[in-house]
Amino acid sequence: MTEFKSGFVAIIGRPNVGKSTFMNRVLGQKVAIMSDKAQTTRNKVQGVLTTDDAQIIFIDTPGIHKPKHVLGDYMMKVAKNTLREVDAILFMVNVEESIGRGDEFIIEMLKNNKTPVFLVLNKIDLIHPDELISEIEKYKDLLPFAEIVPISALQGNNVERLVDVISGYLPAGPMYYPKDQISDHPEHFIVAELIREKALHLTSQEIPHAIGVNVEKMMREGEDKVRVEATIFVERDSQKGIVIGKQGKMLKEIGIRARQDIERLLGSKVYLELWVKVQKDWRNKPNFIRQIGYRE
Ligand code: GDP
Ligand code: MG
Ligand code: K
Repeated sequence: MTEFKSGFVAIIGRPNVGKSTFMNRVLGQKVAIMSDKAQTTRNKVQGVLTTDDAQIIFIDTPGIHKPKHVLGDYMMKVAKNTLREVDAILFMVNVEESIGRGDEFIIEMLKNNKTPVFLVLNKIDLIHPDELISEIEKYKDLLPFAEIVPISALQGNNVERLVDVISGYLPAGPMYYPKDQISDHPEHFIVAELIREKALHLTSQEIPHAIGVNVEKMMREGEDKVRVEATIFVERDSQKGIVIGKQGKMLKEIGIRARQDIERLLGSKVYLELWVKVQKDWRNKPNFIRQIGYRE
């Protein structure tokens, strides 16, 4: 048995080099999107990949690939600190384009950084294999790269190898997030609270505190969409009827309002699926209360 490895990996690169495509390719449906409310200043965990022997947590470093924007000192500090604290950095470039200002900016930032940097030459499907050697030549001395890995995120070429290479650099560590889900992540709880708030607001006269919300799933769907599946628990059948409303009108309204807030929270489009279930007397069941994330 090899030891389980885990670690945090930052992905940086100019816009359109293929970062999202890579993430989607690697994480597929398993992706657990997590992002913080204050997106402009805090780090954003993009997704968690769990294999049999490793867990890689990919992090976006906001701001670092946008040198044209006004970068406050704080933003730069956050970005720089992130790059120091992660276990590895993926610096992705488009192999078909020449090195630009954005790349130079990133290279400058990575100088004096002790974290291993992998140069990912993406979009190799767009060039002739012979060109690859000269592309590698262009980059190889710009930084002491731990590895240079050519891939096609779009077609999948060499992506698995890149994951293996990254895993090889990770330290032994725990599984930070559950294999398939991230149910313990506070963001699940915030999303649940947003849904609960709308439900309470819209049904306030009828069912003040019998509502509990559990977010079962949050996963990436397609390019930039997050699918959220949640259950609204009530204590009695009559309450279930109220929450659903005539022809589902109430539930629909709760969904519309909650979705707007969740989209703002996550910074991406959200597909929200809501169920209503009766859980008799749930407020007196500590296990259930814990299960849906409330803490005494
Ligand atoms: P990001 O801004 O770095 O996240 O870039 P995206 O992942 O959004 O990709 C930008 C564009 O490049 C999209 O049209 C992708 O389909 C395309 N793209 C990404 N990876 C590849 C690749 O390996 N080969 C080709 N030909 N196109 C790619
Ligand atoms: Mg993108
Ligand atoms: K991105």
